Amino acid sequence: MKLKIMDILDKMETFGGLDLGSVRRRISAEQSKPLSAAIFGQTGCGKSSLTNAIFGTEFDVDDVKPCTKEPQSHESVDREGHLVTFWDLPGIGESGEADSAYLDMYAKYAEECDVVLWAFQADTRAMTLDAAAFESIVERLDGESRRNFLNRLTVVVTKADLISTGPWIFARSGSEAVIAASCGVEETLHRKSEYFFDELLGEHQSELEHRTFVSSSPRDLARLSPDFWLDENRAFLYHRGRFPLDKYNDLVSRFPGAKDELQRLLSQSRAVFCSARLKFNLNAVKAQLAQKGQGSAILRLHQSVDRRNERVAWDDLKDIGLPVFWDAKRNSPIFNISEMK
Ligand SMILES: Nc1nc2c(ncn2[C@@H]2O[C@H](COP(=O)(O)OP(=O)(O)OP(=O)(O)O)[C@@H](O)[C@H]2O)c(=O)[nH]1
Ligand SMILES: [Mg+2]
Repeated sequence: MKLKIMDILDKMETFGGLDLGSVRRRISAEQSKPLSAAIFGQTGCGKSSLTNAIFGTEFDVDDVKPCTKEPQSHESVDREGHLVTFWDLPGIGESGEADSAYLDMYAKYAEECDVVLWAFQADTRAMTLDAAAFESIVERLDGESRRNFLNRLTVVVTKADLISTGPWIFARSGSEAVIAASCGVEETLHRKSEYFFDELLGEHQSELEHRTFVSSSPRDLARLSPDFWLDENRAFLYHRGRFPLDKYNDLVSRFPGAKDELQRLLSQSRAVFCSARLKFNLNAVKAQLAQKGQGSAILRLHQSVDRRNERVAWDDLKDIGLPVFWDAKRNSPIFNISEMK
């Protein structure tokens, strides 16, 4: 069972005889601060749905027409009752070119928000408008602000359920189900994750500086290539620049002891795929947002990573438009999930 941080503090106080009142107060204050998220992406790519699935908020979702015409902030409370401000940033994809005033605004939000996310729908290929908007935002930022934006940006591939290069697997357990992608689907999603990240960030990947916590012996970590380094307490491992898969494979074969850290750094250098509809891979999105976020986002998102978030009630599954296999000769269904008890 995963322990919440307050449970750990309880145990330390009970068994270790420590007084951790001030630590407890600081953590509570941090956890209850409003959290702000800026989310970019073309209209209808699932930004509001994803925010709702991750934070438990209730932003408007529309099946037909664009919901968000102007950059606007929405406020909602998350599952724990804490405020979440979400900047829905339309414009990309609606007019040929987002105008300069919008872009100034986007750059400002991108710089200030705790969490910055760029979403692509899984079955999209056209990214010219996104890439142009991204470039214009980066151009408007310099120094620390620019580094902050690039390193905090999480790229997400939404609506993964639209990929059908193999079957989706619905594993039922009592009144709930967990959805998994088959190997064919997962491979396509991994390729798309690399593609979207590469295309969006382009040359700016050389400016990236990601970090991860050290969870294994730092001995191997200290011997990786020069674009990796440890901080002086050996608590974090850093990496600068692009991180392609062949480099990862080469390093893991030479330094197997560094695999966990390398894997976490690799995942930060590509997009993360998910489906709000099937509650698929939402914890991976949260983990990446927490790794790259700032302020209260880090603690709040880490705390909310839980396998239970990815379970769907079996009765809900019946309502999400799964196919019915129909036998035309017999004029009756071969398989219809909504008829299953
Ligand atoms: N298949 C599938 N559809 C989804 C998913 N997430 C959202 N949708 C659908 O996509 C449509 C648009 O979703 P929104 O969340 O409103 O998208 P948005 O990006 O916020 O749209 P705007 O606010 O108009 O820019 C709705 O019909 C959603 O039901 C998903 O994970 N899978
Ligand atoms: Mg929306």
